[in-house]
Amino acid sequence: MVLAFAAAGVTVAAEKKAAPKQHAAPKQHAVSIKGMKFVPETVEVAVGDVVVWTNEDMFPHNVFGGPLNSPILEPGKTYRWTAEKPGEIPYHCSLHVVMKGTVRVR
Ligand SMILES: [Cu+2]
Repeated sequence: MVLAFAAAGVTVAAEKKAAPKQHAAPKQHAVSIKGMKFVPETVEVAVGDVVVWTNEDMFPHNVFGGPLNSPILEPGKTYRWTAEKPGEIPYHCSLHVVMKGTVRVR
């Protein structure tokens, strides 16, 4: 009797080929929250990109709207979010509803 250990083709994925450049590598976009404004007010990103809001004011804000739902951001705190699908996302600060911004995901 022959125990055939079919050498399960254990191949080492040798070279990681450079991925085809259809999509650029994810980028990080910074939005400052200062002077009761989101700066820049509109940010354009690609799917997979990350947006980081930083509260540079002396009092708390948040980022709220659609998939954006940050905790209250005390001064100096940040909120990171990854864009998952195309679309336009209007958002605001729910503590100061006059503060508005838009994320455009392409
Ligand atoms: Cu605010």
